[in-house]
Amino acid sequence: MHKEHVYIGLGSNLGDSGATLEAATKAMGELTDTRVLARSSLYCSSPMGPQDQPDYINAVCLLETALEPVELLRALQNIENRHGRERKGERWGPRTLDLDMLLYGNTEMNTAELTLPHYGMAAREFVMVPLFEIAPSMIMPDGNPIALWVSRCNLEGLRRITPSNQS
Ligand code: A4P
Ligand code: MG
Repeated sequence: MHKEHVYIGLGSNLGDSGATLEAATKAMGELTDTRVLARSSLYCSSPMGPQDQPDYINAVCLLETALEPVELLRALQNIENRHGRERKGERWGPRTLDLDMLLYGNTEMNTAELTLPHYGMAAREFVMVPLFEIAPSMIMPDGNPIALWVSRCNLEGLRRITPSNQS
């Protein structure tokens, strides 16, 4: 069976975000023909977009899956919904759980439903730093090492949550 490596960005800023990201990781590992190979630490950051919302907790995990990209997207949306995700139409508004597909192997696609690689990842320190933690020698889609992408991010305000702070 053909399997791909897929990186997922996890985010939450409503409810018990740490527990939600743990539960979401477990749920991804229970999808058909899918397992979780790695997950980064949790990171806290101030919100990108509207500032009148709580800080975010973010992480990145690496899946190995036989699901096709759109099948996996729908499965991720199902997990978001089960964790109380409400879509109010506000761009970059608060959410209990956001699961973004960052990279699906080397697949490039751009449909109404799914854009790969994820359009916003390069500029987002809360994506690039946890991705770097679990894939420090990755070569990015433009041919540059991930370390170069990270060096271009503004790391101010991003804090790794050390395990002793996790409840
Ligand atoms: N979609 C297209 N490509 C993808 C992809 N690669 N992965 C489509 C996932 N979804 C993809 O997503 C909207 C639609 O994008 C989906 O229906 C899917 O078909 P959504 O999750 O419903 O909406 P959204 O997340 O509100 O929109 P958007 O623009 O994707 O928001 P982001 O980019 O996820 O940003 N600040 C901090 N510090 N940390 C955060 O994690 N997150 C956001 C949300 C704002 N500010 C943040 C953070
Ligand atoms: Mg999203």
